[in-house]
Amino acid sequence: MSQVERYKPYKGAAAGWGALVAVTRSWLGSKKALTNIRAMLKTNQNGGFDCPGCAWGESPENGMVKFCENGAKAVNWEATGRLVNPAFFAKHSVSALAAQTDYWLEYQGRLTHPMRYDAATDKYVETSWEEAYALIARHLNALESPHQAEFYTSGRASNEAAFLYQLFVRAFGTNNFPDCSNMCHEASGVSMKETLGVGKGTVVFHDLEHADAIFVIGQNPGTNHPRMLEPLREAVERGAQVICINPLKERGLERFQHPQHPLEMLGNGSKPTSSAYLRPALGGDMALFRGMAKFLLQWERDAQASGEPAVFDHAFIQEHTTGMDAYLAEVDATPWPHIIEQSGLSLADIEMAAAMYRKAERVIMCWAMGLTQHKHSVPTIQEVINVQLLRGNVGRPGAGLSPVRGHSNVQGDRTMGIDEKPSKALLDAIEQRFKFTVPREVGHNAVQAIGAMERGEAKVFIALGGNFAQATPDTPRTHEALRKCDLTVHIATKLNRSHLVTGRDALILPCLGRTEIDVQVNGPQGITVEDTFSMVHISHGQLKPRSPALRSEPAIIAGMAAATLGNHPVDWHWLVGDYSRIRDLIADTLPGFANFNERLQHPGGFHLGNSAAQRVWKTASGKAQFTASILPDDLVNAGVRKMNVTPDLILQTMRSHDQYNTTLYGLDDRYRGVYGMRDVVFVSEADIRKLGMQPGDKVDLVALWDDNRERRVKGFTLIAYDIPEGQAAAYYPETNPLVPLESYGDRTYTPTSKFIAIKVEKASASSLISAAVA
Ligand SMILES: Nc1nc2c(c(=O)[nH]1)N[C@H]1C(S)=C(S)[C@@H](COP(=O)(O)OP(=O)(O)OC[C@H]3O[C@@H](n4cnc5c(=O)[nH]c(N)nc54)[C@H](O)[C@@H]3O)O[C@H]1N2
Ligand SMILES: Nc1nc2c(c(=O)[nH]1)N[C@H]1C(S)=C(S)[C@@H](COP(=O)(O)OP(=O)(O)OC[C@H]3O[C@@H](n4cnc5c(=O)[nH]c(N)nc54)[C@H](O)[C@@H]3O)O[C@H]1N2
Ligand SMILES: [Mo]
Repeated sequence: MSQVERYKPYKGAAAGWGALVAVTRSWLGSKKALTNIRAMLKTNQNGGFDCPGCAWGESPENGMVKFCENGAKAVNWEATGRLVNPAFFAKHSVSALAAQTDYWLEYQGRLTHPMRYDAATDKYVETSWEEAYALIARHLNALESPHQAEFYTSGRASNEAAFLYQLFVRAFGTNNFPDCSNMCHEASGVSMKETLGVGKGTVVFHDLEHADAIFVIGQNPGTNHPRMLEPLREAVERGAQVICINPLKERGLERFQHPQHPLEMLGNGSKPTSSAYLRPALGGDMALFRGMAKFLLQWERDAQASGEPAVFDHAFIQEHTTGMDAYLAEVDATPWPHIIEQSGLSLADIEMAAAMYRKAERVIMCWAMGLTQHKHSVPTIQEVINVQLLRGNVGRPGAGLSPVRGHSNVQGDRTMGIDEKPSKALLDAIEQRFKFTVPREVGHNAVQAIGAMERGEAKVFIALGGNFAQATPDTPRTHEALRKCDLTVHIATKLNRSHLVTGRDALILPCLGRTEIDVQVNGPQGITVEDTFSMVHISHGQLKPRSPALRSEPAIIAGMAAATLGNHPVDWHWLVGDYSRIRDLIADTLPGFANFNERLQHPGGFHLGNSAAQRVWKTASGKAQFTASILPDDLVNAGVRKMNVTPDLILQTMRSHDQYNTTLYGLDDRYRGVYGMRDVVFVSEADIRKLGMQPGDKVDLVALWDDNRERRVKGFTLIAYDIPEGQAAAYYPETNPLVPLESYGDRTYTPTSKFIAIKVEKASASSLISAAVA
């Protein structure tokens, strides 16, 4: 098939038949179809395991089996019958493995034994758990300072694992906790904590059932949170408005077919999920919300003049907020032409959004990476909060703010203290409970950790899950930084590229997955997770572990900690004999977890509580805070502007339908009509013509950044796509070489993965050859 034929626009609804076909294919492909179907039926049910996919939550009362196509893929990917065992590593050297694609690497199956890198043969060789722990302890204890080690966490780690890990690392002496959240919802946490006093969403599942309008901003739930489509569709059915703000017309947001409603599928009918769809410029959301505020302010003044009912919720503003006057002055001062130009929307679009917002009694704002991965993400989210505060849309049923989290327990990991900027309260609580002097220095986030390794300041890198080498920006540079380490350690379920970017010493420590039975001294154990609505619940693995040599994440952390620190500050091995002991320590240390073990008995788990939802504001002023930010002059970085090269396009990097972050389940992106390829770039037909090129042409993408480093990805196929002019979209992680390490969000250090100024060049001869080989 030619590249162009592999692009076929998708005409069906999201989910529905297409999803079932895809699920069946992935079941059959996993070699363990029947067991996995049985396991799947227990996902997200009391007594089963929590879906290892996304962090979306369920209606707590709803006992129905809930799963989605992409949750099914996540289960199957973990529960595969294929094994990456010592014989596999004996056959393939690390350099040979490094020549394979990311897809091939993970496809090989589950890691089965602890492996140590042998530089002499360039191969991983089997090692024992005890030798592995001893090697880690030797390296850690040889450092001049504990701050020379980096401890990464990916968001699948359970609460129990995360709590033990942070205790180990702080007892060792550092707050160097780079984590996936740094690259994800960091901006949501920063902006909400400052203005509302909580770093988490203020809504629970039921709020979605009572909202009159739900804004879905910079988020593609059809792929990344498929179970969210159902409440959205229900909302539209009962007459609520769903307003989507996304430059791409994402299929899941347009129409949705429920895979568990047989009648609807037989008729091949589908119901709309959205009532309005705005397509802003990349990074244009702050301008849009500023424009909405301008309309609201104008209507409020009109209402005051004519004696009509007020537009603002004055009682709420008076009692609960501060800073509105300064904010409204900034709204007045922001000129319309600037708003229109930066938002990429017409005045009429902005007026419509503002009118829909005003008309709705109760409004929920949901968002994900389209808002968080920009330089100005914090002021952008704070602008959304400003608009919500104007009409009292925080802290009442059916209204609020909902940053929709990514990894299934990324929110819980933060709650457990995986935080490079821990609060004083957290550190005091740990110190009091465990009686050791905790490190008070702010630690490294992901970007800073890469910098520290690059400069040779950090020498040990340990990762609790994830794929740091691929998920982070500036890929060649990040790989170089990792290679400078004395030791790299990966606790993982599947082989990925990070394991092949080794320090002088390197370990792969294979762990149990969420789906597997976890037996410790006191019998089978459950672990707990927190979903995006702050519901905490227990998860019990159902499947036989893929290898008898696997250990659980808590057991591995205990092993590393005991080897490094002995019994300080706790008896690590005793603790992991029964995870309820870890939960007792959590209950002693962290607010909201009193009687943790008892409360888990409650079907569906328990809610952690959210002060902002109670209209209690744990902010500096004790009130909800309006923020008077200035709309950025120009979204293109000042350094890039000085280069005197005009970018051809602004690129966003995103997920296909067949991937879980750096894990590729397949090479299709069904809803966007792409099959069997990933090195593609979506550009409007008009822009392709302007570039003097044709759809299907091979191009190199070159990032613009004023540091004289070349950042280029080669041999991408141009796809003519329904995308606003001036924009391009391509998949992550392939495009991470284009994201400069220094291009990150103000105050968040989140790489600007949704805003990269690029030039598009005809593919160089060498990239055409490599593309032909691939
Ligand atoms: N199946 C599956 N599920 C997942 C994941 C996965 O990879 N696969 N990843 C998990 C994780 S860790 C996360 S964080 C979430 C990610 O969930 P999403 O945030 O939905 O993921 P992205 O693919 O990055 O999609 C970003 C969306 O924002 C839009 N967008 C980009 N830039 C802008 C902008 O400037 N403004 C606006 N308004 N929109 C913009 C894009 O067009 C795209 O639709 O999903 C989680 N769930
Ligand atoms: N350009 C660009 N870059 C991005 C993003 C983007 O949108 N654009 N998104 C960012 C976001 S939102 C995120 S969250 C990060 C994700 O960054 P990470 O969380 O680091 O990456 P993942 O791809 O989710 O990690 C996958 C690996 O986790 C391991 N794994 C899977 N399950 C388990 C388990 O149960 N236990 C353990 N120990 N290991 C397990 C497997 O070995 C698998 O290979 O990437 C970020 N990077
Ligand atoms: Mo994420």
